[in-house]
Amino acid sequence: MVEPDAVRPFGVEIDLQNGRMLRPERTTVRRASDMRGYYADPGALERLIEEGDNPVHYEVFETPVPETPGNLMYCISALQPGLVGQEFFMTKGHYHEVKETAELYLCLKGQGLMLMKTETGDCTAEAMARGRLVYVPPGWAHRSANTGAETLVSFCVYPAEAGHNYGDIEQEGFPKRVLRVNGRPELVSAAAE
Ligand code: S6P
Ligand code: ZN
Repeated sequence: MVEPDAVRPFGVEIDLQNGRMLRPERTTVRRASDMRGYYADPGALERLIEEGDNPVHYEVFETPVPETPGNLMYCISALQPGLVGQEFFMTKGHYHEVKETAELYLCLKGQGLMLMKTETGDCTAEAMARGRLVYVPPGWAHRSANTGAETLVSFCVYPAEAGHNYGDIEQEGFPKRVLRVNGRPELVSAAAE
């Protein structure tokens, strides 16, 4: 039965053209300095922080709902274009705390790749482009990389109780990195690091 004091129906405006949530209740901002430990070239990241004035890497706009089973959490994720050395700007990436929870990404703007991996070492990537939907199955960690020249924007939706486990990815990383090779994005094995 639905609790009488559960969240009431509501609406949120999304500017589909520019990929913005209008008047979000919560905005998470990740700057270059929040990304220490994630890129293959830490020196390049430090130069970006010092010389590039610690630019915004990505923002997540939310109007949250209770983190309880039955609700759906959703957000707009906006990842800036750029390079750290030869590696495209990316999100930290995470598993969901509740392993059995999937996620849908509908790309609204830009070009990129969604890197996904399992705990058993499977790793794959799906293209992100306006109108493309990427399904992240339960148990797959996910990280997006912006390989284009404009902001990579997605609408994401997932079970509200999912939670986020960043620690494992911070430790392990992904088996592959999205690098610029001869001017083009390429998935490169991280094994040699
Ligand atoms: C949440 C969903 C996205 C990410 C966002 C930033 O489950 O996957 O909203 O939070 O793309 O990435 P990250 O890895 O820093 O949370
Ligand atoms: Zn997620």
